[in-house]
Amino acid sequence: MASLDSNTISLTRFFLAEQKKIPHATGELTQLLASIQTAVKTISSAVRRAGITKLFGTAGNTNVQGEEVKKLDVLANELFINLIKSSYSVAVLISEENETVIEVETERQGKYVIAFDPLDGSSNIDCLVSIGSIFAIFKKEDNSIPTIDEVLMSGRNVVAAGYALYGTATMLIMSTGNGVHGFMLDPTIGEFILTDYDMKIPKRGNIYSINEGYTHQWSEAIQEYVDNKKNPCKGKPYNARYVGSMVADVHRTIKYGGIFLYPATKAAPKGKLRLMYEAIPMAYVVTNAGGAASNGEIPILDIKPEAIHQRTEVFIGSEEDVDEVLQLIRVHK
Ligand code: AHM
Ligand code: MG
Repeated sequence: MASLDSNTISLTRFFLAEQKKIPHATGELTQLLASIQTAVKTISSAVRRAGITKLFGTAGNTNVQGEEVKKLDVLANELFINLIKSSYSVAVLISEENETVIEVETERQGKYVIAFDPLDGSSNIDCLVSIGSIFAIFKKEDNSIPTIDEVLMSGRNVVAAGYALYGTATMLIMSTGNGVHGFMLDPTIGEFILTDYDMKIPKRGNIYSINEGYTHQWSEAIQEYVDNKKNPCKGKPYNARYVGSMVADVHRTIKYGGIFLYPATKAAPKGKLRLMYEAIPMAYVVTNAGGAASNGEIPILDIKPEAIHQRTEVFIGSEEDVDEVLQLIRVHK
């Protein structure tokens, strides 16, 4: 076992140092990131013990003490909401789990809007396959406190975004626009430790990631693209990998390169994934790691949301792989 490092860089230390680089920084964003960190640590612990504490059951169950037992996704949502509200840095919250926006009471309001999916990969929760949490933090150009009518900001208003992956280990990947950095949860000390400084996605990969069950519902362009990956004119075929949890599929794409696609299908003509708390945060991270993210027409970060739960098509990953699918989409138009 490696000896203990007496000078480790924890997530808190890292972002305090980042904050010091910005003159007149108020520390609000650092407070917000700290609250997200606490939510993620608690969710990680709950995920690891969910089978034992019966969190896989349906919401509204009671345990032997007669206490209410919350489903994992309900618990994750409550943790995000309560911790973020108590960071005094957010005016409005948007959660995948809540139909309408959540407004923070005036005394606890700050200048940020946060959109999050507290526990993504619902189909994988009960079978112990990797799941994640995703978030994006938005701010108005003039730093003023946004009203609920002003929450529909594009990815160009994002000041920080990231995701937590509850995989074989728990990782928190974040960007504040200055590189993408990965922190692994050390369960022995309960701290996120910087393990992946300045992550860069390969320019091209050899993995494609898409739900092939929908092949016959895709457009011709996507069918041709995937077919080319399996039967290339030259070179080796790409490998197919699909977890079914966006966080895990995108994380692998950043680490190994390649492409993750969730195109329109007949059942989901606008795509399945949600713009504000799934596509934008992942696009922000991947773009800051040197990759690309598009809805098939324009960069995901340029889409102006019209509704908080709006869906979008997603083509995300290594720059050359994303360019290739975009070219085919153009040819088929
Ligand atoms: P969820 O928010 O209900 O968990 O759905 C989002 C998930 C993504 O993590 C994943 O990429 C996608 O849905 C998988 O969808 P499908 O099962 O249609 O392939
Ligand atoms: Mg989701």
